[in-house]
Amino acid sequence: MRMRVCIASLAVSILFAAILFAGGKGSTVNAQQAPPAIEVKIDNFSFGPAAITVPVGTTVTWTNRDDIPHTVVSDDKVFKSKVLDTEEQFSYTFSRPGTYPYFCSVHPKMTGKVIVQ
Ligand SMILES: [Cu+2]
Repeated sequence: MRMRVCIASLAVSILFAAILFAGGKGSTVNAQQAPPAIEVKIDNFSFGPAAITVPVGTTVTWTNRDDIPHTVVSDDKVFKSKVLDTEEQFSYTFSRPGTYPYFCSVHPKMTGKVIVQ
């Protein structure tokens, strides 16, 4: 009977330790940085900035600030947006390093580049 009480109090101690540990872990998560994100504006038939260099894991969001529809299409078909009307957005998360040239399929002279390191 005495042994059981001892085990029970030990279990309670472990439970408290676990709660404290979980609490500490929670505050560490809060301190972590949000995943990197960057915005490219589409305006006046151009991507701005036209070339960007970002770390792996970055989400790039293109926003059409033009009053003309545009698309964002990777040369290598890695990503492809639908036709974006004014103020519409397209996002892609780059999980692998490399150079990703892209263009607007409506106006192929519009080009840009994302370099992922
Ligand atoms: Cu276009």
